[in-house]
Amino acid sequence: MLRGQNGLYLVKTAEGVLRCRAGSGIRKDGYKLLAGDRVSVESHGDGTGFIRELHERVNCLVRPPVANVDLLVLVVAVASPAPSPFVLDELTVLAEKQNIRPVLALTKCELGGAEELEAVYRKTPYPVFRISERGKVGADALFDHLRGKTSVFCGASGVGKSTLLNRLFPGLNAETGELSAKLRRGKNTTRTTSLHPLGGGTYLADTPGFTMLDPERCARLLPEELPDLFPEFRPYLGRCRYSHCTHLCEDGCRILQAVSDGEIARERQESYCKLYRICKALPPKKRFQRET
Ligand SMILES: Nc1nc2c(ncn2[C@@H]2O[C@H](COP(=O)(O)OP(=O)(O)O)[C@@H](O)[C@H]2O)c(=O)[nH]1
Ligand SMILES: [Mg+2]
Ligand SMILES: [Zn+2]
Repeated sequence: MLRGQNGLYLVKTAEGVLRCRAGSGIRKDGYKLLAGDRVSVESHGDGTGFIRELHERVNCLVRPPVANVDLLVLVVAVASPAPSPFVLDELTVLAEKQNIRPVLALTKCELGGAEELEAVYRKTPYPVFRISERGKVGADALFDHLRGKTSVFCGASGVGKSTLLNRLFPGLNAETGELSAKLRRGKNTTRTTSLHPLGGGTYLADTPGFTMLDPERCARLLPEELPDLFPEFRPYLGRCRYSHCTHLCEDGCRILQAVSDGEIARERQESYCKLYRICKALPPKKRFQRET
């Protein structure tokens, strides 16, 4: 499903994009149909159809509302605006939690300073792409990485998301207009999240304002589940002196040892500590209420 609005859904099928209605009961995990949902459609043969079934979701994001996402492209400028490493790590953790692979796109690299950020993330499994001069350099490699995947882009205002997307997908604005027209809505009405089919099984979630994720973010996570959401910690987990090691400051902590040895980036471990304290500070009851 590419886009839905007011009970009308655009579904990409072998016979083209169909305008569909759906049964009133169709929802999964408490959510109604989301862009990115896989559905079974009964075609009426005239460009319209009926959604009979909604398939299991691999994952789903609430903000932006989109399902079955493969990659979260974190767009970060090396300068202007200055990067916020903690927010970045918070986003990688949220992506990990949903089984979405984070990808870093460092923009404005011609301004200098990319090495520092790259050095941190080279010690993670996350691919890092250096983009300079408004995408003139580096965008092709990123494009190759996105091929055949469904991606969500996010990043602070001013980092160069629009510039990068225009460079990567020059037809995107036309595509946006086409989907809007199919739902008989002007470009300027309330926007909903669309999934843009860009050929070859590549999809891009176009999210209104790119206001990635909700303000509570990681506060919903249990502190105990955090270590596993830092993939570079995983080889060391279970090898600390104390079985209930929090990896914050304990003697004999294998994670802290790996930081000293330069195997895990200190900055990432610091983000871990900060997140741990945030998650710990929220009483379980509150956490439950926030989830509902
Ligand atoms: N120096 C430099 N400026 C860039 C680059 N990419 C984008 N910009 C500029 O950064 C500003 C914000 O870009 P924009 O794409 O609107 O950012 P968005 O808010 O993330 O969508 C604009 O003035 C762009 O021209 C880059 O690679 N290098
Ligand atoms: Mg923009
Ligand atoms: Zn430990």
